[in-house]
Amino acid sequence: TQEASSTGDARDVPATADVVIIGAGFAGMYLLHRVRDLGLSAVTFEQAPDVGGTWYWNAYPGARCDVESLLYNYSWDSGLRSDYQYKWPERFSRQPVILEYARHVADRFDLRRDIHFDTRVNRATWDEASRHWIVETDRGDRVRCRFLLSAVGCLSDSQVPKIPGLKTFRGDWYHTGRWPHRDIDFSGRRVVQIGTGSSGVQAAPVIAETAGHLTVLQRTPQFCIPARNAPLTPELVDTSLERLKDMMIQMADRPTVRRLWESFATKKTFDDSPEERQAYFEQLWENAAAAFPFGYLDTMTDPAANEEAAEFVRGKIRSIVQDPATADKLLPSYPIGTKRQIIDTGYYETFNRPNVTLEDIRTDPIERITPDGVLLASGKLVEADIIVFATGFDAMTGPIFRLNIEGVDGRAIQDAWADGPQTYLGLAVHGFPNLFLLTGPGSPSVLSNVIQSAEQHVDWLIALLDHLRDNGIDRIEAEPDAQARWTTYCTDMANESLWPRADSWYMGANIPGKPRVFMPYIGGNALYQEEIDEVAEKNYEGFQLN
Ligand code: N01
Repeated sequence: TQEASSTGDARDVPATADVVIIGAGFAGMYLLHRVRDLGLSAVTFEQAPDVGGTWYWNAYPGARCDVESLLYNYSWDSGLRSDYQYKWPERFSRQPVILEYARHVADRFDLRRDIHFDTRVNRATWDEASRHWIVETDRGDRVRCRFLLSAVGCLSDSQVPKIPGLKTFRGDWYHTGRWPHRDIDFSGRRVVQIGTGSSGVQAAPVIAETAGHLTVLQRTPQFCIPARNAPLTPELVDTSLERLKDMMIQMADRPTVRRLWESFATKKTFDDSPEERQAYFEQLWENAAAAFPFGYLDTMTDPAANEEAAEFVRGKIRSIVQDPATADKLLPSYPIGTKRQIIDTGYYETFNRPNVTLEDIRTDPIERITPDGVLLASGKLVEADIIVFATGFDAMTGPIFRLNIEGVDGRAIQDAWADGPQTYLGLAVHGFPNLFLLTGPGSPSVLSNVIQSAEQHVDWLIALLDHLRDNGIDRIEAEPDAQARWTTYCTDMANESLWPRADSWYMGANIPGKPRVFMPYIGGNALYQEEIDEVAEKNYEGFQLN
C-alpha cells in the first residue's frame, strides 16, 4: 500500500517505495525484475520515452554493438536466451535490433508498469533522520525510498563541444548519442562529421554511401580492427555457440588468470620469431575483432610488444588507403588497445571514395562554426549542410553528477569525487549510504561485456538487499578505509598496464578540466566476481551495517 505522491502529476508516481531505480537500460530492467521478485516495491525513472538506455539514444547511422549478438543479451532467463538464439540476424547486432530486444524483454516480464518514462531524476538527497533518500524529478515527482540504485550507464551524458558559432549554423546538426528516431536524409548533402571514436568510425562509412560529400574532421587517428560482421545462419549460430562456449570454459579453467588480457592469450610477443608474429597478427586481424590487443600476453603491458601490434595495424592502414597523404593522417600513435578498441566495417576504405575527405584538426584546429560550415584555423571553410557530432560522452562520472546526489551532511557527490571517482567495489561510496551504482567507476563495466557486468552487479545487490532485510538492517555505508584501499588497488592495477598512457575517455581526457584518473577496473569479470563474493561471504566486510 503506497500513498500517492503529493507533488507528482497524474502519472501516479508513489510517494514512497523501498527502492528507486534510475534508468531502464539493460542494468535497470534486470534490476527492476529482481527487486520485484524479492517482494520490494520499486519505482523506476527513465529519461527516454522507452526502455533500452544507450540503445535507445544511439540511433545514428551504422550504430551496432561490438560484442557478438549471441553474447550481448541477458543470460538470467534461459527461455529468453534460447528463444532469441536463432533470431539475431547478424554476428554483431544493429542498434534497432538490440532496441527491439530490450522492448521484448520489457513486455515479456511486464516491466513497463513500474517505469516512469520521459522523467529525469534531477536531485537525490539523503535524509539521515529517517534513513531515506528523497528523489526528485524534472516532472515534479518526489519519492522517499530506502535504497537508491543508479543504473544510468557509463556513456549516457553526450557531449557537444563548446565550439563558438554553432548557434549561427544554418544547416542541421546532430549528436550520435542523441540521434533522432527518424530518417535523416543525407543524399546530395554536404556533411561534416566531427569525431572518429567508435561512433564516428561506424557512422562515416554509412553516411558516405548517400552523402553528396562527407568531410571527416579527425583530432586523433584510431586503430580499427575489422569486425568481420556476417549474417547469422542457423549453421553459423551452432558453430558460434560451440566456439563461445569453449572460450568461456577455457577462461574459467584458468585459475591463474588475474588480469583481463591473460584470459585471452598464452604467449608473449617476442616468444615468436618475426615471421611467426606476422602470421599470428594476420590471424588476429582476420578473427580477433575487439580482442586484437589481447592476442599476446604483453601487448597491454610492454611498450615494445605493443609497438609490434601497433605497427602491424599501421601497415594495414597504409595498404588499404590509396592516397598516401590521407593514409599518413590516419596513422595512430597512441599504444594500441589503450583507447577503447574499435572494430569497423569499411572505415579505412571509406577514404578511398571520391566523395570523402579527411581533415586533420590536430594540425589545423577548428576555429569556429559559421552559418555555412566549419572554419579551420588555416582559414579554410569546410562547407556543410549537416554537422554530425560524434564527439562522445562525459563518461562514467558525467551521468552520475547529473543526478545531483547529496549524501551525509548535504555533501554533493561532485565534491566527494573532485579528484576523481572513489568507490568501494565500484558499487558504493562513503558518505552516500544506501546508494548503489551499477556498472560504475571502479567496476569492470566498460571493459567487459556490459550486460554481463550488469547482471553480476544486480545478482550481488539482490543478495545484499535480501540479507539486509533478513537482518533488519536499514543503513549500509562503505567504510572510508575500504574505499581508499579499493580505489588504490584499481589505480595500481591500471598502472601495471599501458592503459593510462592514452588520452582516452577512460582517463577523463576528453573533457576539459576533468581529473585524469583511470576509471574502470581492469581485472575482468572473473576476478571481480571472486572479489565481490568474498566481501559478501565475510558478512559484507568493508561496509558499516546498522
Ligand atoms: O566517443 P569517443 P564515441 N573537437 O569519445 C573527438 C562506446 N560505443 O561516441 O580522440 C574535435 O570515443 C575525439 O577526439 P580525441 C564505446 O565504448 C560503442 O565514438 O578525444 N574532436 C574522438 O575522435 C566508445 O569508446 C560502440 O582526440 C573532438 C571523438 O570525438 C564509447 O561509446 C559504438 C572534440 C569521440 O570519440 C564512446 O564512443 C559507439 C572536440 N572538441 C560507441 N571532442 C560499439 O559498441 C571530442 N572529439 C561499437
